[in-house]
Amino acid sequence: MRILILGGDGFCGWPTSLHLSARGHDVVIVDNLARRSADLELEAESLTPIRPLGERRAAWKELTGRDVGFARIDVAQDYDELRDLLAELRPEAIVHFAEQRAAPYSMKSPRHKRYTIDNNVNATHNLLAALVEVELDAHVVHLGTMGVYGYGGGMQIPEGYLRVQVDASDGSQVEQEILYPANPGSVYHLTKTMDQLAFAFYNKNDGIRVTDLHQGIVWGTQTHETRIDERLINRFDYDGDYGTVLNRFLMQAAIGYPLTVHGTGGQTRAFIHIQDTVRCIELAIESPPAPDERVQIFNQMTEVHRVIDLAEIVSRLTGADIDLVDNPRKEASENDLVVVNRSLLDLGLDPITLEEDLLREVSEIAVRYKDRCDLDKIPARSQWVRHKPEPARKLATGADEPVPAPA
Ligand code: NAD
Ligand code: USQ
Repeated sequence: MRILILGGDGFCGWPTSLHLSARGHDVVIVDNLARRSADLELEAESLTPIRPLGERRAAWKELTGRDVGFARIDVAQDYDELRDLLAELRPEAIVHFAEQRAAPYSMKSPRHKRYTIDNNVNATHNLLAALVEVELDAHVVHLGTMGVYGYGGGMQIPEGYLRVQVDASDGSQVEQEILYPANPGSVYHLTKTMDQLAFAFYNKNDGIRVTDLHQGIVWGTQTHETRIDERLINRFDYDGDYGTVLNRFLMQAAIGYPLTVHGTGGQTRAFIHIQDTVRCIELAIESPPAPDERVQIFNQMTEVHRVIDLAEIVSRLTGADIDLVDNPRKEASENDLVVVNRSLLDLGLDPITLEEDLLREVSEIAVRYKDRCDLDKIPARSQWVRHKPEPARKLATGADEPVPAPA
């Protein structure tokens, strides 16, 4: 299959490109290298020594004989180039990762908020408008987020649609399935809820076939393909803006930095290993929606954990201390989270669990590259609101006295 990977130089995009290339698909990456520019802006590099994209592609060609194409296009700005590429390649599937994906980055300043909205909303809309213009019936596989639903609220979170009963004008009850009510927790998450509406509209109006993968927090670094040679290594973000919670804890444990649990650590989130991410995308590509089918939504996650429990698991495995720090975000200090994830399991996903792979991740990545860590980049400094952050406190029943903030 001819597959275009928008955002194929990123953390999820690069291993996905290699995974699909290894399976015999013809892969072309589109990327504007914005993520590498953000590294320069933030003066924070991937813990792993990622190579320039040209070197990555040359190494893959040398090792496997397979080409991965590349077009440097800003999907949000360079509409004509994107449209012309679609018209020329006529891909059968398009995987869309090309968005600014960090919630803390999206909340840093008005400039970062506006950039995230401009970039993400335009990228998605440009893709949809261009597909219509060139009359291309490609299957769009988009990486959305579990954060579109908010987290929990006592209900089981369904795969995208909620069955509701509403009063009809004649007093009877009408049953309908609607998009699950959007409840974003950051400007970044807000853009993903806007993407959902764009997909629903273009699907209804133009019959664009879309699978929206509502993904949880991705952990881990390597996949079978990125492990083959160090030149193919995947990125690993640990800084306060782009680092996600479990990977941050693993790196912090490796360098003896107390694990930075925000607030109580009672926040419950969904997780998935990077190897399962690439497998899910392959499964989604193989199961496109039928023509005229509504947007297909899968919850792409395999496990649910509280932040404090993750810290305790990592602490048990490594001896790391845990530090309850003031929470820079505005989010519920505790939540439940029950998620339906049947679709991808039914398609054949066999999940990697935290228990199986956590130690390998610590030794293979965090310990191996710990000397590349810049300690100054670890604290999360992006604040959701201007007033004082929620103070850290212990979660244990009857022991929720405030804990002094670390000096
Ligand atoms: P990333 O920042 O590592 O990769 C995104 C890639 O897209 C980068 O290479 C970047 O340069 C490129 N890009 C951004 N804007 C672009 C534009 N306008 N034109 C062309 N290229 C552009 O992020 P990631 O972690 O790989 O995430 C990929 C997707 O998956 C995102 O949409 C994100 O929202 C989603 N997602 C990620 C996670 C996670 O934990 N990493 C979890 C759930 C969902
Ligand atoms: N957290 C800590 N300590 C840290 C970092 C984070 O306690 O050092 C907490 C946060 O306060 C939050 C939780 O951990 O409660 C998750 O934070 P995160 O940075 O790991 O994840 P998040 O900001 O939600 O974003 C990540 C990806 C995003 C994706 C999302 C999936 O960056 O692209 O959409 O996970 S989800 O969380 O399911 O919406």
